[in-house]
Amino acid sequence: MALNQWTRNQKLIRWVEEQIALCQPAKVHLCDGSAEEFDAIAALMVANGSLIPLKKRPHSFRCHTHPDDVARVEECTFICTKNMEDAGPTNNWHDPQLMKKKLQSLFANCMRGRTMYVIPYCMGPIGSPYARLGVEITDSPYVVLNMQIMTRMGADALKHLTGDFVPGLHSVGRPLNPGEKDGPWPCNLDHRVIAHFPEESSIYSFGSGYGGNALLGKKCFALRIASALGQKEGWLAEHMLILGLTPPEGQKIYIAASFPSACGKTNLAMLTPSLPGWRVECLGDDIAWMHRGADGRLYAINPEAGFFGVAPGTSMRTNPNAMKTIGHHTIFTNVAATEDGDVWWEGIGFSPPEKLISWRGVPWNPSEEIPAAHPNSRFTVSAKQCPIYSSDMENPQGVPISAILVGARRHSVMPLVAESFHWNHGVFLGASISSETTAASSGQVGYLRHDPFAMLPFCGYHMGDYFAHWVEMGQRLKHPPRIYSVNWFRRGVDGQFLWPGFGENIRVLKWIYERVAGRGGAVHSPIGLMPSFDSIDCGNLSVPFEPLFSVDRNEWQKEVQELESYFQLFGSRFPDSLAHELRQLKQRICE
Ligand code: OXD
Ligand code: MN
Repeated sequence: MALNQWTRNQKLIRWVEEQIALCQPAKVHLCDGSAEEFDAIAALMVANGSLIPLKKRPHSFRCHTHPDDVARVEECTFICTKNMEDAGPTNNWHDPQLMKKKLQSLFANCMRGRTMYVIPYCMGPIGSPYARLGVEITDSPYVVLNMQIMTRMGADALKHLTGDFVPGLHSVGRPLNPGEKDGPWPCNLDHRVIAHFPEESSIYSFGSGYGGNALLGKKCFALRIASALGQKEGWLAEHMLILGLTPPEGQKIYIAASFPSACGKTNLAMLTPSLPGWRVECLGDDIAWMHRGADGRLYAINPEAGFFGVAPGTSMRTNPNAMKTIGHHTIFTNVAATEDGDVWWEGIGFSPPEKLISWRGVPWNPSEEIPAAHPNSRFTVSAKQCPIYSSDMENPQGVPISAILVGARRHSVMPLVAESFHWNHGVFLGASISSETTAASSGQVGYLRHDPFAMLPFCGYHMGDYFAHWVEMGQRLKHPPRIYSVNWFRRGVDGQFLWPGFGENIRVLKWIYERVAGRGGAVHSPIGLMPSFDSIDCGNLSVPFEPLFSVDRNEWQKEVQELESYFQLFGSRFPDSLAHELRQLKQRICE
């Protein structure tokens, strides 16, 4: 189909024509998002060996990436603002003009011999006043399939694409010479660049095929570009799950929760409560866009339509709803495979069969002690397949948020849960988050780094301005949600986790529910309000209350010192109100 039959949007036509001229693809495929299109692209990939159908799961596939292209690459991710200051000290900055020059040369002829796919998509329910449109151009068929699951992609989105949109250009960066056969997983590791231009809301990603770098609707648009748009326009784009919580008797509330990558957002979003009568519904596991509603409450939509979840550790014990979600119509990336056509990963809840293909596509040898599945291996699946999917996810107005959780992975210091004294103190809790790193990003795993609101890799502007924006949002809300810090990962002196987590996390949600309802008991501590011994329903769980909630003054003095030096990074853009919260904390700790 010709471009001008596909759309009348002149800006879109011009932009696509320019990218064709630049990238010189052999073919152009204008995506319609249909099931037939999915099947045809999947069939092409199966034929060239890059996708392998799974006999045991209907309409599901597995694939492997290049062994060095398995996670987000923060060192290759750039925020390009005219003024270096505006990207802030936590982002890699690049001069936009120089970056554009570099990109022009990287993308020139980069799709030679390949098909260019043009993907119109919508982040958020189509027609919602809060949804935004984007178009991704890519030469990766894997990206097309994943975008079809992760976003509202294709003809419906195109119908709404009459005006502005966020353009995103992606290439694996490996042109094919005439007669040259494609490699098993094309990428261009030495020239990876993921560049964001928040001042013109555009994205360029070169050289990587990994989801977080290549599915441009997700981290690039829905977090980095959207957070910058939100700052300008008065809303928030956050690295947060959204869930609905209904008690045995009583009204449903909605909760948003941020945790760094691979720290249990999907598990919490799909929680199976251990307490009878409680119900959790899932509205999203990774991203929330939050606006002030006309009633002065904070409303959230999930801009995504699917889950790009971490596979290892997912089992019938830890997340039965995820296991049921991925029984069919799922793409698995970098998991291990069984001989009989199924998948396997560490922590799946049963031993590996005798013969296994590792995520590298070769027979796995357990004695080598290398994981069979990559620690950041993923499943891509539609949210609608989740047994506790909530149709509230399609509500164009979003859902009112009663509580926000800011979580971290900390083996010590941070208690299981603490409620902020007020909004600004809650923002301070979010700004103070540090967490142990995981395999979701390339680099060392398990070291503690500051990760405010789990947004360190995703904030598209100066983090100091981001804190100020949160403070201002609170001022504009008549009924701001309560804010809680949570930590499921504290360990005892024996190195064991103190809290069982997963389905038992409902006990913490129950306390939060009761606090929001104005009933739950709490005691004052220097760092926030904590459950009193009898106000958190531990039933017959044998958990040690004291070590879960203790606030060690020595540890906290060090924490305060660390925060004092970290917050200096943000200079004059660090809000006075948060500096005040830090001074107050210091006083309370030293009292
Ligand atoms: C993700 C991530 O993929 O945070 O969601 O890395
Ligand atoms: Mn994430």
